[in-house]
Amino acid sequence: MTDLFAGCTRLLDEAVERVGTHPVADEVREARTRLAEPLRVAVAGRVKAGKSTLVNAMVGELVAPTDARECTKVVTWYRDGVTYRVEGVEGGGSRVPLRFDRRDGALEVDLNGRSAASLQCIEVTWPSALLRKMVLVDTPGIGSSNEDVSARTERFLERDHQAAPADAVVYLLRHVHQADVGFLEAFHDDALASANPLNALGVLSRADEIGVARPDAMASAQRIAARWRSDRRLSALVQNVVPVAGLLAEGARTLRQDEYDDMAALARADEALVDEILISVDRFAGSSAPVGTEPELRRRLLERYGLFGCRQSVEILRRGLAPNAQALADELLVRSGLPALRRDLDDRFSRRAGLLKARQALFVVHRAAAALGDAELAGSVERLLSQAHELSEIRVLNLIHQGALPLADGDLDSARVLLGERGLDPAVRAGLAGGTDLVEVRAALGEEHARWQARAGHPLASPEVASAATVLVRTCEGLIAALTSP
Ligand SMILES: Nc1nc2c(ncn2[C@@H]2O[C@H](COP(=O)(O)OP(=O)(O)OP(=O)(O)O)[C@@H](O)[C@H]2O)c(=O)[nH]1
Ligand SMILES: [Mg+2]
Repeated sequence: MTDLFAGCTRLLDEAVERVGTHPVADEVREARTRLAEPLRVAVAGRVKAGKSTLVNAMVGELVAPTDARECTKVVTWYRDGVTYRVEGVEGGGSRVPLRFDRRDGALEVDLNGRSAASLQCIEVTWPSALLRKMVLVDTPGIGSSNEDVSARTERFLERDHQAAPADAVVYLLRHVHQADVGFLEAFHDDALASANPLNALGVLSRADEIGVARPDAMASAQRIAARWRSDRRLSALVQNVVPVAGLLAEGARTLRQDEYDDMAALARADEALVDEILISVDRFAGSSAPVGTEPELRRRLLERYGLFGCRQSVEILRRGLAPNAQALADELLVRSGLPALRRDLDDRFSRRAGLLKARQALFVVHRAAAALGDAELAGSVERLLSQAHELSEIRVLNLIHQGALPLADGDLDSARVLLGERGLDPAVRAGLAGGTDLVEVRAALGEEHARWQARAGHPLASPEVASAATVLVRTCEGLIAALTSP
């Protein structure tokens, strides 16, 4: 819990008292409630980028529909809860329970004749360990041929007249597209947080399709992601880009014994014959060669794992790396890239949840104070904004991303790392590998401290540089103090 978060919670309590029955009261009360809830992470991207598949992979169950039915056009919230429940929120805000069923493990929601357009959103309550940590929001594709669907997602993510419903966004990209960049820029365009990658993470999605499902597809995807990470346009918008083969991850997390048996039968069959049909989707799905599984079953495997997943499974099984279904699932999961994304989400979002949530709440109080004409409340927001060191750090990061700090490249790199761009582990922020010995970390932070003190005190430093350097000095002091305290 950060100072900012505690200060913000107190401020929200005060704001709730002060708004009384003013029309902004509901918004302020909601913002207060939200501070106590898990971080809200939206999964966004263009049509068919693999958003719903990734949601399923993260939750570890087939909760999000991935076909073209009406449900995929509605913003859908996934929250943890003690029981399974699905509700539709209608235009006016009223809630209606929706019937649902599970077919082959997949959640099917019955809109009971309602159109997607008549619903603001769907709320799914699902007991899940991941959802206890974060609320996930699956959004309809941006840039869909259906303007309404696109607009619904853009309305959801962009701040319009309210606080953004999501605290952070995982943005799926298949190819860098001008529309992606434009969208991300709009998402960041607000007074409290202008263009910073603090709350957005990029995923190079459907990574297995790069290099047409060849065994080295993920390595190629890694290289492309690395290029994107260093692309100035993108790195100003997202913190990191991680390649993920979502379909493989989804399959791995929901792998069934019968699927393991089918893959194992393929791995035992004549190697030359199986390799021959694994060349293409058409051959794999259609061949009548004796390969231990019927075409019907192979088509099902293709749907669930893609050609890449089938090839990987056969290879893993042939090498004897998966004596049972769980072992195969574990091996496939690692190869999907999902564990790396989960680590990134924990490191960049979960650990910063207090800060990310506080920013949203301050935004609401800031607006409420203006609506009420309450100068005292506005003053409290300003004070918190100016005193909270975490927010000063974000301001420095923004300046760096805007190219507004005239510093040498080495200094800029060190500042970005210190400010947590590579992760929030103190060792990583000191420019070292995670898990480095504390004595070494402290020494490295001491050097950074000296570097920024020198910049802050340099007689020729511009006011922006001096002020940024002062923030970084404080950052080093905070990190060193945290290492020293028990
Ligand atoms: N090969 C492969 N296919 C994928 C992957 N992720 C998703 N797909 C397929 O791509 C199609 C679209 O996936 P969804 O998860 O529904 O994509 P979405 O972004 O939610 O789509 P909309 O909500 O309609 O915009 C489905 O047929 C998925 O099976 C992946 O990682 N690899
Ligand atoms: Mg979808």
